[in-house]
Amino acid sequence: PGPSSAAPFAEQDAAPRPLGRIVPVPASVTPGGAPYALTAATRIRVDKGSREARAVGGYLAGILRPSTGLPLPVVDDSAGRGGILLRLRAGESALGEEGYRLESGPGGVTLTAHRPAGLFRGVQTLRQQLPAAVERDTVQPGPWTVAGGTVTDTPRFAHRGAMLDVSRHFFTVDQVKRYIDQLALYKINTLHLHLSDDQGWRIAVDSWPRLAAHGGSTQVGGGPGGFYTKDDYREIVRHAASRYQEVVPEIDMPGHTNAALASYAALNCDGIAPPLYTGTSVGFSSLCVAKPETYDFVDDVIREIAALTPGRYLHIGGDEAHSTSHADYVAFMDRVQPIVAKYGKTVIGWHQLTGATPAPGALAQYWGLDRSSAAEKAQVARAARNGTGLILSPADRVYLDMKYTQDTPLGLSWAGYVEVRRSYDWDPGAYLPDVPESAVRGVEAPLWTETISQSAHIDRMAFPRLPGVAELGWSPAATHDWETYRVRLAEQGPRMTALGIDYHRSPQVPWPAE
Ligand code: NGO
Repeated sequence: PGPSSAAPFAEQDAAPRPLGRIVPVPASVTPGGAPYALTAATRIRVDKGSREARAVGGYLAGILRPSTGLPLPVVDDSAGRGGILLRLRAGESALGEEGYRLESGPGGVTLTAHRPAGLFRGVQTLRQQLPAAVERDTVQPGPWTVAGGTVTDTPRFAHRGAMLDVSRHFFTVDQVKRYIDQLALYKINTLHLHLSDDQGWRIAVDSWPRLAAHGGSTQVGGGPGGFYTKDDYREIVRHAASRYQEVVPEIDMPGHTNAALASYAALNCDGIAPPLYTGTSVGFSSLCVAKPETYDFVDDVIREIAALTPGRYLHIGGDEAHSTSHADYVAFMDRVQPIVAKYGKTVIGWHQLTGATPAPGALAQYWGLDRSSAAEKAQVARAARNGTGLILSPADRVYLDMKYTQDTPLGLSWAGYVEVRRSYDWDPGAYLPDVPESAVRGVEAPLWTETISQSAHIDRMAFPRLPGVAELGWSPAATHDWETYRVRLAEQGPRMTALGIDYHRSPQVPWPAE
């Protein structure tokens, strides 16, 4: 039915969303031709024999079936015609690891990728081209149309991350999986888990069992805390992998270690275990750099966590070691980075690592501010020019725990207030002086949880800033424009609502009435 027929749905739902009016905005969009309409006959066709394509097809069907009420069988039939085709093509190497092409017309929709991750990213585009109601879990009126034309899309940066601090407040496996699913919609490919800090140790380590049993037994404010068993953690890694997200585990050291120091007296220079800590100060704890036991501990922990990690990276923190002398900090990092390499992983550290000697291949995660000193930025830039890759997480831009305004009930404000425009309106490729864009691996939005203890809090602080950070990471610099972005973001409002995300209604964004 055309927009003029008396259909029982809102006018805005009758015309398909213009091709490419999504977040992150695609690299190349060529609209044209009639739309495709899903019907009771639509099949999701995948390459015969491709386990990954079939899994992505199953994921797509799982999103579309509840709201459309259509059967949408997933079938091994890439030779047939019509419907939605997901295909992998060895010859399409220009699409890289995550790129895809979406071709839509009255006869069907074809998604082509070089690698399975590209099919998965393309499915997020297809999903966003459909009306927001497609995200609901009960049957909704259609029509379910996808605008005609071609999208060809590859990411600007390889690393597009989100960090969740599960130490200050513990979050269950199901809460983490919910966040993973939300991140997937915006093509995030990395989940960084901050697994240890002064207030809690959140991952079981068999060789040092008190870390989790005692060190995980509380949290900020004194609640019961919690920790992941190894099976719990494997479940998170498996779920993330199914959304083509790599998990980066972080064990923060030598500072931010009170939970470990409280669990084992032997880790303390004076041999006395401090009490567990449930406040929110930083910078008061340190592993004992001079003690041999410290490196037995680090070796065991890194070995066990590396064994749980299919991903390439292990994050060793290194921020705010205010209770460790500079010489000790450098000596500690010189001993610990080779342990990470010994277990087959590559180091990531907060950017203070650039004040020591970053190992070859290491990445530094910048969490300074626009107003950080020139000397601090120059230290990071020097490391970048010497080959240390950078992940950009400027705190006054992308820290999701910063309040939006002084009226935001949750969050902190030490880095300043971060409204939606501020989190989007900067260029990662040109952010740090004397750092070439080629040194920038990407962007990451950390969510620290001193004040955050529920999924509803995660939703409120991450959305809608996270989609903007995701767009900075994915979309070409040439597409960057606040005025057009805010209109596309506004259209995500009903979609977030349909997903049950109670996002921050920033007055900077022209949200439609819902
Ligand atoms: C800092 C600090 C964290 C806090 C966070 C709060 C880094 C890298 N270290 O960021 O311990 O939780 O600020 O915003």
